[in-house]
Amino acid sequence: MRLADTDIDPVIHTSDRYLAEVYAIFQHDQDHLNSVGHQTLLIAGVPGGTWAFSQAGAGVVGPAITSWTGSRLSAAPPHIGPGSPDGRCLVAARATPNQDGTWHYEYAVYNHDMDRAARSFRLPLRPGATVTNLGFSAVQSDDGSAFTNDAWTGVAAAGAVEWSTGTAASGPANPLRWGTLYNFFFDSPTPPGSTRALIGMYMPASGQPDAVETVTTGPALCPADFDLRGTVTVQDLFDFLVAYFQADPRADLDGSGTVGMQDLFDYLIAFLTPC
Ligand SMILES: [Ca+2]
Ligand SMILES: [Ca+2]
Ligand SMILES: [Ca+2]
Repeated sequence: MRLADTDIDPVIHTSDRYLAEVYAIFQHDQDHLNSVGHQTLLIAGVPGGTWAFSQAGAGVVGPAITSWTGSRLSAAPPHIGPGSPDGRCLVAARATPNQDGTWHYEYAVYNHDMDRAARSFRLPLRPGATVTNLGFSAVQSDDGSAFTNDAWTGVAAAGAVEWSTGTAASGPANPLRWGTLYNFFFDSPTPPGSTRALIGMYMPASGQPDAVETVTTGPALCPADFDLRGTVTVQDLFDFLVAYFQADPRADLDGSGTVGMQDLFDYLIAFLTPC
């Protein structure tokens, strides 16, 4: 791993917090999530000089991403089991208001135990939603591997914002490998709500899905977009009705605490109102 002086210069980063993570890997491990821990790391020094690193505070079981204060943490896929294409990534998201009334969105995407690695990160956008100031940040690997350190390319288009690196077939790329965390960010005038992130796999696997999903925070979608995929279709209506009849808390649209007739009316009005 290579760190730039400018990434840890205390003159620039006056209030930043650093975490060191240790990941023990062994065969037949039943629970990968308890095989990793993290601890506060203190960094002292000046650019061009020698840096001093020291541990502080108690160690915490779990990956460092779980200590991002104020973020919403979710796993992609949410559950490992039959049908899951590989291990899982963790996604942490945080939306904060900008001074000008727009919102700043930050994402940390961490590959916990996904051997196929990840090559894309995508969020749906409601019709007419705009995003600007797309950014990407990652530590530089210096392991002599065939992978690059190239930034993922961010593209905001109608219907989605997406970052990606090359494919396994396309030559040297910078996939998100085991135990690695990449950062994505942008601004948008659309306030936050629940949305569904899509993470694309780097290595193909015959008969397995090429992407995993998780519900996270992002620019709010249309109220009728019940499946959180960026478009309103009749499938959303079916999904809402299933949730409604099962008294699924997601169908409590008016936030009353129970699923009732008012929620059904609210959904039908939203479904029939163009967004
Ligand atoms: Ca374990
Ligand atoms: Ca939908
Ligand atoms: Ca209700």
